[in-house]
Amino acid sequence: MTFYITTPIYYVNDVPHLGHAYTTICADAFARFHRMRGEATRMLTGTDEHGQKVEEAAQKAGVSPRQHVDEVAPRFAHTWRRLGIAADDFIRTTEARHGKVVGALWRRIVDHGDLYLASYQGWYCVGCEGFYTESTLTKDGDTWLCPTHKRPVAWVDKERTWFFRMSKYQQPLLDYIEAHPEFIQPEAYRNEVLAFIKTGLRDLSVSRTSFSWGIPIPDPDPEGHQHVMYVWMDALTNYISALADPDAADPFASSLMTLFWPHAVHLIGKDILRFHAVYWPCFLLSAGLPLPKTVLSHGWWTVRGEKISKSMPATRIDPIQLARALGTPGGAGDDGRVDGGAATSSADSPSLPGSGVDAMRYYLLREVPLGNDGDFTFESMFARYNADLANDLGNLVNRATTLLEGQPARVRPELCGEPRTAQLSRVAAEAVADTEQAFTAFAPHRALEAIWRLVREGNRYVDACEPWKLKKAGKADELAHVLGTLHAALTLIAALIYPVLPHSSATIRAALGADDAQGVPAWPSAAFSQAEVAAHKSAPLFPRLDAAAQEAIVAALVPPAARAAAPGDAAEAAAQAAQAVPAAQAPPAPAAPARVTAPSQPLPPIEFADFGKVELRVGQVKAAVAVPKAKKLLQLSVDLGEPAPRTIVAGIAEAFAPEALVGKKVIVVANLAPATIRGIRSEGMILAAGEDSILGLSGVDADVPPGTRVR
Ligand code: ME8
Repeated sequence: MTFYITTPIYYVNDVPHLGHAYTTICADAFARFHRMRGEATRMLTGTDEHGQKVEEAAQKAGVSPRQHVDEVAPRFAHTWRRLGIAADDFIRTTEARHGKVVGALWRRIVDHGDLYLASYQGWYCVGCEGFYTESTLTKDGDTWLCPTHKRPVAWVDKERTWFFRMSKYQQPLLDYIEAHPEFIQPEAYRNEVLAFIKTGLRDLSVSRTSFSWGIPIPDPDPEGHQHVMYVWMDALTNYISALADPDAADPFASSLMTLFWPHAVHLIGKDILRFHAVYWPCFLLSAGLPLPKTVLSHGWWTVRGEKISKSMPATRIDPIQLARALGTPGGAGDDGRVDGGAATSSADSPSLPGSGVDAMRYYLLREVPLGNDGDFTFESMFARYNADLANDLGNLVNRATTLLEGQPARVRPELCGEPRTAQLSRVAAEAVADTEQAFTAFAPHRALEAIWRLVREGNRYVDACEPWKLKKAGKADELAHVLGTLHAALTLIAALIYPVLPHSSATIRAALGADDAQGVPAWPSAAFSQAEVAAHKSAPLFPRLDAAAQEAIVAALVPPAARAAAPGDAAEAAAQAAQAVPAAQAPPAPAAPARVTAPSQPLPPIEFADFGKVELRVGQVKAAVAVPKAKKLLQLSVDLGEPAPRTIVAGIAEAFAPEALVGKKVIVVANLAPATIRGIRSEGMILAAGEDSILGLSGVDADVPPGTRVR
């Protein structure tokens, strides 16, 4: 068998966040699973560096696009290296190898007669780099909004572009999808794509002349204009340009292409399904190339229901910081390095605690079935950590390796029929089969469930056999058998967890005396090994996170200004997570400290009449935009029940994304004398909580109409 898995190539308008990490970690886990089975395996990731979105990001940063991409692309490679992602290749679309293959693909499509010159007119979302018809947009007043980015789309007015005859491939693509149930997974996304295609495929504009940051179309058009390629046609080609031979007469006949392309699995987020499951196969059909085996779509990670993204600063979580915060110094005793691919796992990677990386990987892959959306909360992450990692796995490893140290251990076949051993080996056999099935079916959460059934059974085995009593009673043979069985079960577990918890797998295998603990373990057979074994006590794996540790993690990740809008308040999250574990296992939890900010000096008392001079009213935010060149300011349009909304400039930009405020009811000082701020006349003030930085906005706890007086 052969396996080729790809991640989307990430736009370099952004630095990596937890959403990007999720995709890359899933892909890495699948690649590790297939490597374990001895299959020819390849994992590809990289960066998408052309297009309007990246050009605009460079303009904003005040540098050339080239400078911008050269600065941001390495941050992705660096993040994946630090997280121990074992990719075999990292492709950048500004590389020459890619440009050449894109040119070759274009020529094939030209030769097939599938391109013609015409004028494009319509809506375009720079966020998606995608074209939209009005039926697929949402509307706010007179403004059309992108359904993914919730931002206004731009009108492209009669641009001369090359059109790709996508309509021609509507029926062939439908036929292909019907005949290949494995092509789009999970099933719900397949149905979504089928429904979309059945509404009718239109020809697609695949070049642009209104900007230049892209791959030039090989020749000027017959009217003499030079075009750059539509960024999605450029970007999607990365999946084959990383396999092709760019300098060969037929780049697509390379040995890597022949070996891996028919087995390609494109793992993507649901936001880019249309591009992968419709556009890309149509391009390939036109170019006479085989289609990838599977387009595998996952859902979105959200924070309080908002998609984690660049445009929502309060939702951003840096995966490196999260892994570092979750890792326990000296805990797993590793350096964040394990074997795997070549492009992103390198010996020079600066160390991150491997246990922290693994804890993050576990949470992301266990918490949400692939394909579904998931809401990131500190509560659920700490609950998973303490229950599954500390209580179940960490506890088993700790107990078993403590018992095993220096003791003879050997499975005795004559004792294997004994009920407790028989039960453990039955659960072990099921775990191996179920885990294999689940990883093959791209269901890592089910694989982890299956493995944890064995982990829990292992703990029950220790409880039931009470090896310490056997030792005391001098029952050496029985003790050796129980310890041998435990060693065998733990060896299986260490192998099974490797795709998701590679660092912990290495730590456990080292404690169990494996010869090559840092290497890729072979996929295990279900039978318990009967060899005589020597093990040593493992460094503690996944020590419990008590309320104080939890709060420290939250504090490390969430800047105070963002806490009001971030994934759970620090103290609240820590307190809730501490309560989320059964009382018997809970540490002697100190009451979670209440969150405090340094109090400012109290002011002298005022008369009621003074207070009465302040006119406070309920306002509803109708629109919000950033004030150019002012980091802290937002310009709001606020309805106070008056004939026209007021303009208010508020210093809250560091705490709130503008779109998060639209619709919010706030308290406004309505009779504050107007002031001109950055050239904008501000007609009031919004009440907010916080000293140096804003922690939250004032509001009302009932649905009162705008303009209502607050006293
Ligand atoms: O779309 N939850 O790049 P991109 C889960 N360059 N996954 C998320 C996520 C979230 N909140 N946010 C991002 C592009 N992702 C194109 C791709 S491929 C030929 C070109 C992940 O930087 C998810 O995999 O916007 C999503 O598809 C990808 O990042 C989008 O990354």
